[in-house]
This record gives sequence, structure tokens and C-alpha cells, in this order.
Amino acid sequence: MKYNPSPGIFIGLGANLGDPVQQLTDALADIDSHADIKLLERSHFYSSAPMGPKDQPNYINAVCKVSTNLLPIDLLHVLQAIELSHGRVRKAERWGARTLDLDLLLYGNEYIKTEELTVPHYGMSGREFVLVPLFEIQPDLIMPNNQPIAHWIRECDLTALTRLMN
Ligand code: ROI
Repeated sequence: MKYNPSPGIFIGLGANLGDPVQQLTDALADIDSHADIKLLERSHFYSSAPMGPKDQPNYINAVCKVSTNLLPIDLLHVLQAIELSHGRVRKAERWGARTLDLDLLLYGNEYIKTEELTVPHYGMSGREFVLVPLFEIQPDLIMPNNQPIAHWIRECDLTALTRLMN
């Protein structure tokens, strides 16, 4: 079913190890320099308290909007390659700290559920560090349950989220 009248392809970025601002900056440059991907928009960077285990540094988060002729699974593989090139090590620990996390949030109006990929990304609802930057670049977004993104943000705790200047 079509839920979004102005569909786009959105990627969530997050990091909390090393130099997170630099990692996000480099990741955006990598995304944009890929032959099959064009970076259309990016949000500000946000500092956010960790969701999950609290014994880890705050995260830097952002969202970007791209256009691409890659299929969702191929886009995912590009994002995973960029994660690895930035030193991401896939650890057994769930919800642990990471040098770079790139999540395919939305791919137009597509619903995908395979072993490798779930789109819309399962971790959007209730996550202010995803929804607020997404709202910044696409305030008219209609979410998969047909509610405006502003409704989803109303359900979030925004107290531990700070917009950075870059
Ligand atoms: N918490 C925040 N604030 N930002 C993230 O990007 C993030 N990513 C994760 C978990 C560990 C769930 N917590 C997070 O994967």
C-alpha cells in the first residue's frame, strides 16, 4: 500500500566511538561520491543519549535523503561496505557502541522483509534521534501507518537530544 505521497529514500547515520562527527561527515561524503547514489539532503548533526545500555558514550546522529538507481538490497550492501571501511566491527553484543551505523530507513513506499533487510526500518518509532533529523529534512513525511511524522515525534522524549551547529 502507498502511504507516502512524496516518497524518498532516507538513511539514518549514527556513531559513538572514535570521532563521531568526523565519521558521519566522511560517511556522507562516501555516500555522495558513490557513482550510483546522489546525496539530496542532510540534516544537522544531533547529540543523543544512548538508547539501550547507558554505559556507552552519547551518539551523534543524522539523517540524509538520497536518490539512487540501486535496488534496496544493493543500497544496503553499499552502506555496509561504507560501515566496514570506517572500522565498524560487527560485535555479538546487541545495542553496543559503534563507530558507524548506517540504516536504510525508508525506500519510497516499499515494504521489504527479508532475512537481510527490513524496510521501513523497525527502529524508527519512538527514536527521537531518527525522527527529529528526518523531520528536519522532510517535515511533510507520512509514516508507514499513514500518520504524519509530527505525530510520531509527539510520542518521543526529546530531553536528551541536542542539535549541533554543523
Ligand atoms: N542510541 C542513540 N542515541 N543513537 C543511536 O544511533 C543508537 N544506535 C543504536 C542503539 C545501540 C540502539 N542506541 C542508539 O544501535
